[in-house]
Order: sequence, then C-alpha cells, then structure tokens
Amino acid sequence: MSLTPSPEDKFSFGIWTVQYPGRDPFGDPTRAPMDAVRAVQKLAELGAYGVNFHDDDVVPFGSSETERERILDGFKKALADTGLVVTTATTNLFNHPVFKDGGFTSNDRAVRRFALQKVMRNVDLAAELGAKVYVAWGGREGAESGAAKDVAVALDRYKEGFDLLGQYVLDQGYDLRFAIEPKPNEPRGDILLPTVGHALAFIERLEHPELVGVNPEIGHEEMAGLNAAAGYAQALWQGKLFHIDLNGQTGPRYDQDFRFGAGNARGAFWVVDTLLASDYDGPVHFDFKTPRTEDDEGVWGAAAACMRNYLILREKARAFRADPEVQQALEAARLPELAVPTLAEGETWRDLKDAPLPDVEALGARGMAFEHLDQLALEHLYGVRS
Ligand code: GLT
Ligand code: MN
Ligand code: MN
Repeated sequence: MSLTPSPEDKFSFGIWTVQYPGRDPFGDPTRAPMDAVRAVQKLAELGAYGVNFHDDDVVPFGSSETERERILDGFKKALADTGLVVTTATTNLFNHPVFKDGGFTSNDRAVRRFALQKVMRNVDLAAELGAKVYVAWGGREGAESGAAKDVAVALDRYKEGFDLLGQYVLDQGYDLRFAIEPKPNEPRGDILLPTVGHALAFIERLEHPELVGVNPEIGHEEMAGLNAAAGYAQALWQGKLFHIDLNGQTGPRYDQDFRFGAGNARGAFWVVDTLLASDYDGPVHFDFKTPRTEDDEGVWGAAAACMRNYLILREKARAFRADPEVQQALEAARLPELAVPTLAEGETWRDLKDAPLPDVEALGARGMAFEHLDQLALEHLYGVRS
C-alpha cells in the first residue's frame, strides 16, 4: 500500500491548522507565530494538494490597504511557486472582540452589517484565487443563557445573511457555493445550527438553497454524541456534502481537533468507508490542531499523519469491501434486501393493507447477523485481516 500523498488524493489543510500556536484558555502559546507563506511551503513539501484559509490567517486583522496588497502578493507567489490550489476559503467572525456575540446573528445590528462586509470582501479574494467552496462556521453565533438570544429571530437574521451572500455571488457571477459547518458548543455555550441535521433543515428555508450545503467536522458531530459517518451519509443523500473537515475526537467533551485518525479510530474508519462509497469528489480536508505539548517539528509530523492515516484507513476500507467473507456477511445481514423498495412495482397502500400478514413470530426470531459483519470490519481495522 502506498502511504505517500499524491495530488489525486486532493488533501487540503486549513492554513490555521498548522498556524495554531498552542494557545488555550489556560495557557499562553507554546509555539511561534507562523505566516501563511511558510504554511503553504511546508504543506506543499508534505504532499498536500490544496489549502483553505480565513481572511485573517493570511492578512492580519486591521492591516492597511498597502500592507494587505503586499501580503497577498507574497501569498499568491507562494501558491504559484508550490502549485498548491486554493480549494476553499472562509471568514474569521470569531476572534476580534467585535464578534463576541457572533457575526450574522449578533444582537448588535452594526456588528451584523460589518460581518457581512467582511465576508463579501473575502469572497472576492476567494473567487479570485479559484476557491469553489466558502465555509461558514458560526462558532460565535449562539449564547450562554436563554434570554440572551431569541433563537427564532436569530435564525431570521442568519437566513438574511445567507440570502444576501447568495445574491452577492450570483450578482458577481462567482462559481462559489457555501458550506455551513455545524458545531454544538464552544466557544459559545450553545451554538445555532448545532448539528448536520439542524443545518440541513435550515438550508431548505433559504432563498437559494442550491448554493448552500454543509461542511461536517467529525469532531463536532462527536461532541454532540452523534455518529459522524451517519451525518456525512445523510448530507450525501441530500446532495449537500459540499466540503469535509476531517479530524479526531474522543467523545462528547471539549473540541479536541486531534489529527485525523486519532481519537475515535473506528468512527474515522466508517467516515472513510462512507466517503469511498459516495460521489464526493471535493477536497479531503483536514481541520486539526496540534496539541500545545508539541514543537514546530511536531506540527508537521501531525499534518503528515493526517494524510497518512487517511491513506491507511482508505486501504482498510477498500480491503473490507473487497473481502469475499464480507460480501457474504453483507448478504446474510440482508443489506441487498434493504435496497429493494418496500412496495412492489405498481403496488399501493391498498394492496399492502389487504395482503396476507407475515408470520410475525418467525420474523421476530430471525437474527440479523450484524455482529459477525461488524467483527469482520473490526478485524480489518485491527490489522488481522487484509
Ligand atoms: C476554527 C474551527 C473550525 C472551523 C474553522 C473555519 S476555524 O478553527 O475550530 O472547526 O472549521 O472557520
Ligand atoms: Mn473542531
Ligand atoms: Mn472545522
């Protein structure tokens, strides 16, 4: 098995992932600041294909116009020199104190207007650099207490924000779609659109639902106690998996953002299996944070490990699906039968209502043989079958 990343693998990273200096609520940074140019160069050396960035990852918040131009020239040169593609971009609507109550849904109208201005400006840059997806992570769109946020009204404002942005990309003629990234909590006590399901339902209420999909992050779904692979699968079923944030998490607790494959390895296996079975052909994007125990070398080791772990799990998922014993186990577990519609061709509820009842006791006694199927998956994952 080749564990060397290649451009066909479409591995991409948020620039902020490797820039993360190890600051946490209890301690100062343990690593030096890193500019976007170095991030691009090092990621290219590791075999990445693309990058994703927040406006402020590249151009520090508050830079002058001339400073912005100078920095962007350097960034574009690094992209050209390395051949890295900008797959995705996003806006930082969470760091500056102005966003303490969110961007699109801040109770403060002036902040909402500024947030949309900030997004539109970076959407222009994203389009110029060829990004096809614009991620919207509403980390601060939420509250810590009940009366602080009227959720229904805040959703009206959230919708207003996406409607405006949808109109903006249409009017500008940009080939860009938005991907909402759900998260249940952190940094807010509760965040709006906390899960993939909430986001999918919200999208249907927008003026241009076709322009908006989701960017599920494994860790965020697991923070909510959910099965990430199932969330990816439903987003795919609804034609809404526009982007993916792969990383690792160990159950419902703070957002660990481990390198992909660490944390819940079994969950990661099923996410890869779900993606392989799908028509998803966007970037295979990692959103991780190297723990603050690590130095600069540790950061690049963790970034390389995200890609390596994906390739390992891809190999294992393929071997699982190709294993003849697994095929038999799938048959025994009646997976092919699940694909057969419940009604026969031409049948209606009338036919079904009058049809003879089955032998319910016999059906109830019949085992589903799922444990054997799952044991085979585990044995592939544990490395005793290949
Ligand atoms: C932030 C967050 C991520 C989001 C990023 C996009 S930024 O680091 O933890 O999950 O994907 O804004
Ligand atoms: Mn996260
Ligand atoms: Mn993310």
